[in-house]
Amino acid sequence: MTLERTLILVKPDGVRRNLIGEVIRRVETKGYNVVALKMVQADRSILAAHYAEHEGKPFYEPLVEFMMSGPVVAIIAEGNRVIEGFRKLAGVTDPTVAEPGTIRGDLARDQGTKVVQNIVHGSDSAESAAREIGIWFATDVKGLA
Ligand code: IDP
Ligand code: MG
Repeated sequence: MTLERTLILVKPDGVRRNLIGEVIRRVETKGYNVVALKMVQADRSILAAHYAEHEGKPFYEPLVEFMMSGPVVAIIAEGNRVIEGFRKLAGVTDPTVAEPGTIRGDLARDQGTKVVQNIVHGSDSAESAAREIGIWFATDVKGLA
């Protein structure tokens, strides 16, 4: 079976709006297991690593500033096909068109900002998940990545 782990972030907009529990509720009621969780004030270096693929894009600097604007909650969730499954729970990047029923579709909207504020991050592949878990949980208990 494809037992997987994925890296979820509740972004600063989600934390500010008291939606940490709502995000975790959706992950847990879907049936995935939360296997690690912590609140982090991200700095530029961790975000540069996390968002390396977006360096040079017009929204990169606003994205980094937004992600440093308050704490994030980093979560490792586990389950069969959890990487794909959480991306479906999250909905597409743009909250205006994210399907109702998804986290982004239900809980976020266009705020008119340079960066799209959309409550959550979820790893997009097994390679990304392993890389991102290593970034956010590097200093924690061995075996989590
Ligand atoms: P994802 O979070 O759905 O995987 P990515 O393309 O990896 O989307 O982009 C990372 C984050 O950067 C998005 O979640 C969103 O916050 C922001 N973002 C992505 N594309 C744009 C854009 O075209 N304009 C503004 N912000 C964007
Ligand atoms: Mg992405």
